[in-house]
Amino acid sequence: MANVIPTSSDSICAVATAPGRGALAVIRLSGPDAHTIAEQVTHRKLAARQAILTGFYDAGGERIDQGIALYFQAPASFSGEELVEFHTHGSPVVCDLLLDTLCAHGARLAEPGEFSLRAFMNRKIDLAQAEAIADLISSSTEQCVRLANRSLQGLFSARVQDVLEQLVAVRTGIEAYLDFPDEDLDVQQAQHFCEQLEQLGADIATLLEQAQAGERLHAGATLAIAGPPNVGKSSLINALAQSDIAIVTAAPGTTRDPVATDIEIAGMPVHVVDTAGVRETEDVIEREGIERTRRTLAQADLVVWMDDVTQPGQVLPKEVDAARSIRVHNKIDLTGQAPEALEDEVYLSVKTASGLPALIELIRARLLGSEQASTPFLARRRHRLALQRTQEHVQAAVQGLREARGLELAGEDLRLAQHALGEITGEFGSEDLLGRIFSEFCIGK
Ligand SMILES: Nc1nc2c(ncn2[C@@H]2O[C@H](COP(=O)(O)OP(=O)(O)OP(=O)(O)O)[C@@H](O)[C@H]2O)c(=O)[nH]1
Ligand SMILES: [Mg+2]
Repeated sequence: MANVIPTSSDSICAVATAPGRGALAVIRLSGPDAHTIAEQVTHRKLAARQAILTGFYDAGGERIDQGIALYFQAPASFSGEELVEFHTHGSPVVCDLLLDTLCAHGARLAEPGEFSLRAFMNRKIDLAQAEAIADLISSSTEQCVRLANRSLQGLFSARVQDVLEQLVAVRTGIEAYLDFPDEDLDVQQAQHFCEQLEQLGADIATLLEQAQAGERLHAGATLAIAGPPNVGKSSLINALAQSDIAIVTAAPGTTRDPVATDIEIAGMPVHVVDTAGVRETEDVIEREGIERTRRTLAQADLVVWMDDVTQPGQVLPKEVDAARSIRVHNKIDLTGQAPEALEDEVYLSVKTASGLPALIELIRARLLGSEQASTPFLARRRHRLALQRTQEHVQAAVQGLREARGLELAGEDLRLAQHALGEITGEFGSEDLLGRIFSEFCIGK
């Protein structure tokens, strides 16, 4: 465990509810003096886990508000410390007065994420779970909420732990040989280590695929709709958004500025951008619009390149990366063709909506991966990078063993792999990393 920050000696307080007026607000106080301070503020004896209706009094003894005080005795609290919640009326002024009073009794205002940081330091949650709390709060879709909950319950951490145990088992086997340098590693034993590591590599690959999809769901994706003028790009964004956000006309060159909207596809937040049709033009405004299209194309996670089936022979321009694009052939209602979905292209009609579900499914599959990798948890870029590094070190160990480069090297590769994996749950990590992660949290969390 990263014991970079000493166990807290001070008590911290913050408003845990959203700023502004409301029916109620919750103020949290955590730290060694929380119970004592709370009894001074309430003028009452507080028993653990008993909600009491009480007055809250300032340092001069004057009543600020009446509400509920709830004491959680350490270590059975969110932070693992003595912790008291004050449920007040939802007035920002009451909250400020109560915070002033808590500070007058020796507490200090909490930094963003400091309650969660303390929970992490006291091993109530690991780092991936702490991140899941922030992700749960910032979730923009129902699916994200569900998946953040799974990470928070420790599902992702448990998978990481499984892989870690396998890794440690092989490492221990190799270290045992290293402790007895006289014992030569026979071919059979080396083969056995390789097989164990290959199995481990396969498990990491699965976890990585799931983490990638989890990351996509968390961070969302940008989808650009592009193509020649008048093919139906703006009609498509309107259909996806189920709202008339872009102007549609029969005149080519209608869209100039990119038009964007946020939609949800299979629980994933997708930022869709409709762009100006790409063609050679002397029109200065349209040219600028096309330049913006090019910039949007460069930044998009996926491009829907659209053309019109009544004008065959269209090719994907070279600035569009085929690996990052889906080709859509629109207006099949004009030719009487049936909708069709191929691996990377769809024949459809935005006008009649036939073939549209197939396109949405293809977008989902391209952004989230195959059905098998259906996402069991929410993840972050940091997790993916750590898993990738783990994978690289394990592969290096296998290769070293195959090429008989010596057990020491394989042992070292596996030590690095374990370190990379441990960063996910926070078993290894720097003060910097913790600072970065927890500073993104809300105040009071
Ligand atoms: N028949 C038919 N017409 C369509 C279909 N989709 C769009 N259109 C028509 O095609 C014309 C152009 O549609 P837009 O959505 O404005 O096309 P665009 O690609 O955004 O055009 P620009 O912004 O000018 O590049 C409009 O008259 C639409 O009604 C379709 O599936 N079938
Ligand atoms: Mg348009």
